[in-house]
Amino acid sequence: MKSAKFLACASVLGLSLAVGASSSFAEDSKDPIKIITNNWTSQLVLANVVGQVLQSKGYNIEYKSSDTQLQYTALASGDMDFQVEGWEGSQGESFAKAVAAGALDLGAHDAVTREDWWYPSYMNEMCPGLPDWKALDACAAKLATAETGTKGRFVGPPADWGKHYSERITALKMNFQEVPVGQAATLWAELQAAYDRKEPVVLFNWTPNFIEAKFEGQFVEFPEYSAECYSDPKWGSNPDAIYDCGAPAKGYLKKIGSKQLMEKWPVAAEILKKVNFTNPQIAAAASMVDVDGMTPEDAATKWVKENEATWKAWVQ
Ligand code: TMO
Repeated sequence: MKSAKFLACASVLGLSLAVGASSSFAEDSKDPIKIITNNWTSQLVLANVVGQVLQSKGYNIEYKSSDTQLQYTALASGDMDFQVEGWEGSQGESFAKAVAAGALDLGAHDAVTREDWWYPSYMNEMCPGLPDWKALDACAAKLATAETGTKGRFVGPPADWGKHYSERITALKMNFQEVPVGQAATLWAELQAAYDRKEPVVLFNWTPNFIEAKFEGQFVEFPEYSAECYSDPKWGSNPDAIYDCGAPAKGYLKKIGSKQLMEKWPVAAEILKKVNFTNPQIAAAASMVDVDGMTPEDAATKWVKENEATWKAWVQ
């Protein structure tokens, strides 16, 4: 019905159909849709993919850089409109709070995700019993640095990617200390330096990511995540502490929208619900920037050009 109306209108005005194909949908607002960008590469590429696809349909887009936790407050209040990569491990708690406050859960990607402590496979010989966390703890002395004294060093994520790793160390009474980095590039520099010399290192990593194509390694296996572990001290090996467990090993990756998304841009909201990326697509997106050295914008343009069938299915 929509297209019939448009055709009638277009013929009256003598417009060409090509104009119709690139104009946005009449019932949607002309205000810019504010798409959030964060500080890791797959997110930057995929945020730009979604932005470029919507722009090709005539929408106005603004990119807004945000802290990974504070973005959820902005989504709930309507200051920002869309996040393409909501990871359960680092953001599950903030995500749930935002949805309770009125932000929109726009559904999960096919991708299954994990974010946790990770080490290169050559350490399996140095620390027998890995990937079990107790074997890692027994191996703490091998991971000690000037900065951590007798404790093993865990190279932790920037502060906004979840903040429970130090609490986990305390809750599990581990002989470790978290040393957080300021940005992702430092994680990879630490990994590369250790890898080249086959020295032990344990750092924050996630999947899907470009790392799996470039380095051989594994996640440390902590006590299996459960929601109660994060809320009930009695759960787990430490009866007085929460966070005595790992992050979800099969976490979701969800899209989230602002309160006003559905009212202001009803057609765009339907498109965003259909946006769906797989593990290999996300790893490849990161790789275009981290391995091939492209800018996220150029990587997104390339992706849109090469994956027409995928995004055309979203906008139909
Ligand atoms: C939020 N991240 C995927 C970087 O762990």
